[in-house]
Amino acid sequence: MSEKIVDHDPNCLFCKIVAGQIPSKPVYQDEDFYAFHDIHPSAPVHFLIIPKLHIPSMAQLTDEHAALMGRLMVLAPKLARQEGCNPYPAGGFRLLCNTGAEGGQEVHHLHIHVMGGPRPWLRG
Ligand code: DGP
Repeated sequence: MSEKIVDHDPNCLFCKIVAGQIPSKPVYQDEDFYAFHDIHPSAPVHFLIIPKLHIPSMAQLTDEHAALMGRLMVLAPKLARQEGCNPYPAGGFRLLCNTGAEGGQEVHHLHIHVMGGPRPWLRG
């Protein structure tokens, strides 16, 4: 069964952040994406990239989202560098996409965590 994707969910925390109804510290913005610092950073660099389109999680992606998600993946390393993650291979960064309750997702608007910076923040 496919779930309907709405452009904007007025009850969604990240849709409210995109709309400027809840303050955030921006990293980057364009027509389709917003990136902002995580409120509870787990690393010296920790920000989130979200599509402005309200997609609840990776589990709702369809073929129609392939180009959007491809652009998100290309954007992530650019922003990681911009935010001070050292270049590969000496430095680097981690991408994380929690999906669904059992995947540890707390905010149900698709988002990619970008984490990096000098260790020892990294476990596992
Ligand atoms: P996840 O478990 O993948 O759904 O992580 C959601 C992340 O969102 C978590 O690391 C904390 C962050 N977060 C939650 N509420 C806010 C908020 O109001 N502002 C910001 N900037 N980040 C938030």
